[in-house]
Amino acid sequence: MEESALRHRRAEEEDAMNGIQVDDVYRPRKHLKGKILTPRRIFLGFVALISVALLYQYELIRIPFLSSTSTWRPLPTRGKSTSGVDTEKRDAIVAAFKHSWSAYEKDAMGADEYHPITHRGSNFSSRGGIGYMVIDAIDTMYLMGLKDEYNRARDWLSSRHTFDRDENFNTFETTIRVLGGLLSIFHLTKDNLYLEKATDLADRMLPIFDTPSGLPLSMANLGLQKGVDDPYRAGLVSTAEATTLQLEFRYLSHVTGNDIYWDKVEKVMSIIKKSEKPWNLVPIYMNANTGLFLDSEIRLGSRGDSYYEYLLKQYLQTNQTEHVYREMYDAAMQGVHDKLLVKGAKNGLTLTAELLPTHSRDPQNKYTLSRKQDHLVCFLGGSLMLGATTVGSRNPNVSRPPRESQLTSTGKRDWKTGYELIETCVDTHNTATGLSPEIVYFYSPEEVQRQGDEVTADWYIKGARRGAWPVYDARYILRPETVESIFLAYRMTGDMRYRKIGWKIFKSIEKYCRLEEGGYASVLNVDDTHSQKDDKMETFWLSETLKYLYLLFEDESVIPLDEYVFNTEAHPLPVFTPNRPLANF
Ligand code: DMJ
Repeated sequence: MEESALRHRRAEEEDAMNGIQVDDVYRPRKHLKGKILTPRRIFLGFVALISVALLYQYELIRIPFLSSTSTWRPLPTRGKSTSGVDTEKRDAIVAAFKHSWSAYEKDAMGADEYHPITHRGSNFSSRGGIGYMVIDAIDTMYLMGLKDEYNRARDWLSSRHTFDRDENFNTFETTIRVLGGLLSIFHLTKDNLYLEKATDLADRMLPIFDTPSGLPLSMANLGLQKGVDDPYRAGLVSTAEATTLQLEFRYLSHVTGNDIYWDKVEKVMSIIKKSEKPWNLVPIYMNANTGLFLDSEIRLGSRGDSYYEYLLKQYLQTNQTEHVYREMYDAAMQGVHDKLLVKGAKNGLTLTAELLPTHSRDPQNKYTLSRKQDHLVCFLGGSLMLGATTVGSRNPNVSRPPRESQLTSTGKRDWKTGYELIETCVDTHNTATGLSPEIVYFYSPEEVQRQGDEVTADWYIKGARRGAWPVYDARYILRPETVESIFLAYRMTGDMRYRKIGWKIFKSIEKYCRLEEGGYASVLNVDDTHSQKDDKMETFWLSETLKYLYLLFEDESVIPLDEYVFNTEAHPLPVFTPNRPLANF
């Protein structure tokens, strides 16, 4: 028998064994020949259609005539892409740190605060300080490789420092500057001195959480180890202050194995989650007894800012495992986009406005919009871009800068908004000194119409008058928020332009804030090149502003963004996977 006939016979035999008649196999095909719509084909078509719709919905494919390109404008690459260290500029930042630190060390070593014009230190307590300046600065000097300065700071901490002060210290500031500083340097050095001090401090602070609601009191008496109410606002807690303790207390639990610190701060987050929040945004005051929000401003400036920052960072800190924070962050950023983002009436800059409560009972008319933006809000641009490449990314490996296909639709939205907000903050440096003011107001469309050509910019410093004593809003107090965002944007884009902007800001600080005899001081009026200075060098100048500037010019391998979260005072803490049940509230 021919081979093909043999094969055919074998097939027939196999079919017969399986109970299939040759005719059974072929008849239906003959029967349906020429018919296009079979039930099977309809079903397969339906499945294909659903699959395409889902792929489109989740933006895994693009359909040219349906996809809108107008929502995604990749970052305009104005500067050349670059990476690696810029040694000359990095070392200039180190020199600025040394100029600041040596003056403080000579005049006021160990004092909480430093007044560089009068060459003196001061403490938050008449009974002595708790090392705010030394602890806030120590991880920066360690990262900068300033060995001698670091060794002297460590010696001071091991021999002269104590938290046993019968005095009230601000809960939030003590946590972000002192507890955060100690935990960061502990992580970097693995030196137990710092962990012992961090644990001692946190144990002294724990009674702040003994309130009917579990929200922390705003002060802690470290010597007496008790929580203390704010004497000026009894029972009031500011929202950002209660919700910006979490990175620090959680990391302390992680390294000590003692859950108590974590439990206390997680409870705070569960209270916030349960409370009613207008558009998932938070009013800036809460009641420590009831755990409820009070009728108060909604803003991303003072008393609101780091609540939003820590939503994202809590999610990142625990290796993107605690989805409750991701959901809260997503919802809050939707609220920011829906209610707070506004365009400048003259030049179209994007700003983050504030909502002021009225007496109206109607939730929709409860707030009026104020076109005010604190310098503090300038953290938001970088934070949104960081959120876009993590919460808003489709997979863990996002390129530098991200490609459109790597981001979700909210990721693209946040990336674009983040970019625009940084542009706005950079624009507020268009002052006589090149320094940005503490607070700016943006013209409303009506004001622009009324004042016509007199208005040339989107924003102004309220109440500022030539020749008059400068208003509070006009000062620059060595704040870090714009350079913080610039550092983050540079790390995520590699765009050289961010290094240029950072350098320009640094040059302005050098020109107008640097004191020849040592240290740096705040400037009272950013619009006056002969402005008076204020006799204060804030601790965040050393912990934040100079650290972010240093890292902007340092190699990207130093404190990589996927391995660290910066606490709100720029103390890097490591990302870790928690060895306890995930947040579930
Ligand atoms: C810092 O102490 C922290 O960044 C805090 O979150 C608010 N801002 C100051 C510096 O401006």
